[in-house]
Amino acid sequence: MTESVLDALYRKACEGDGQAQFEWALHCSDQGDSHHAIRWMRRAANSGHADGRLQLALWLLTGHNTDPQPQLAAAQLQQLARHGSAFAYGLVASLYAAGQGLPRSWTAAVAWLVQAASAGLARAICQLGLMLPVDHRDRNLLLAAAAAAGDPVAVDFCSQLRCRDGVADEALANPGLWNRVRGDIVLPHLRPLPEAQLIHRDPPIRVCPGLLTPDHCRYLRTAARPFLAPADVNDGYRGRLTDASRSNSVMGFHTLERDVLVQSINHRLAAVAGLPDRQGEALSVLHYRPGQEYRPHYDFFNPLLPRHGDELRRGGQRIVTVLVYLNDDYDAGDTVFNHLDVRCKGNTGDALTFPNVLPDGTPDHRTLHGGSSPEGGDKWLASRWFRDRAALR
Ligand code: PD2
Ligand code: ZN
Repeated sequence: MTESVLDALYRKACEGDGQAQFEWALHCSDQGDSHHAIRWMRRAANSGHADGRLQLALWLLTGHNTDPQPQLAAAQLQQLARHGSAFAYGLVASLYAAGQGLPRSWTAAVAWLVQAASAGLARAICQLGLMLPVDHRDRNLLLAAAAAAGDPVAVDFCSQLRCRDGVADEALANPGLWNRVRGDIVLPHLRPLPEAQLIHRDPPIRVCPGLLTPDHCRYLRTAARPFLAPADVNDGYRGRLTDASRSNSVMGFHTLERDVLVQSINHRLAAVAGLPDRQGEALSVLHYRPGQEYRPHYDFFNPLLPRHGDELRRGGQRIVTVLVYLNDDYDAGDTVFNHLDVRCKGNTGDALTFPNVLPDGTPDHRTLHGGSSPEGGDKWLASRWFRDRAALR
């Protein structure tokens, strides 16, 4: 923006124009001026500017330009939802599922998700479709409706579906549909856990076959794809940086991406790790093209390295790793334990779990492991590291 445009914007903001206050707050945020960004966003919200109220709630939730205040954010999102924001309905659903700013309640999470879906939020419709059994009469209808409403994940699923134009819209207007959906969905973490197989005794490395369904694997792949970025490592000295030792890309499901379906998947991963969900870091989706790899490394923080020591004090030790294979249509690409005679290439949905520390909590150097490069296709994996105390996410 030129100086005269900025001057005019600032003048209008000072005169009490909500749109100008909103734009000025975004400008301050872009300039890295958090102090004025949050002040002006509050003023825009107080002027009744709808986008300003939503943006303020998102900043309070994520701690952008301010300290995180999840309770306040949740209360504001609930108000926005009651004023008709389908997006806010969806976020409140996620906050109930995560127990963030609101007490954890799956019943409330599902109720708010259904409200979001019936108000037309495409991603909410898609999530509900994928929580129905694969042979359920409404599943494809919901996916087709979500695709028609523009959800890219649903569009991916619908590349194999057929649905007459208009049928989905008609169905969504039928309140009976939402009652059926509420009664018939099965949250992934409520499905029985498959029995894990011990593939190495000490340290104990386990495979849990079919932990996630092929649909849930596809959901994670497709939801992550647009947000993939080069993966980084904490080298212990300089902190987080990109490095040839980890050439794949990654997407983390943080507060705004952690929807009800992802949060339920998080719980399933916590169950297989035998640890509470609150000890899990954000779920990551890893993507490897042929030639990309994650060279041998440890998942624990080494207390002898300065930057790892910082991380240990901040958030505790990484004691357990859970990996889930999100596809299997590639060659090679095994997860390899270099000091043990163990390599694993799971089928779609299989989980691999292992501790990174000895029973006394100190690093287990036998767990050196790496992700080798796939051939003939891309490799997708979900990974979640669990700490020895509540994780910062
Ligand atoms: O992609 C893998 O196979 C792999 C291997 C080792 C992933 C990780 N570690 C990890 O995410 O820690
Ligand atoms: Zn690892």
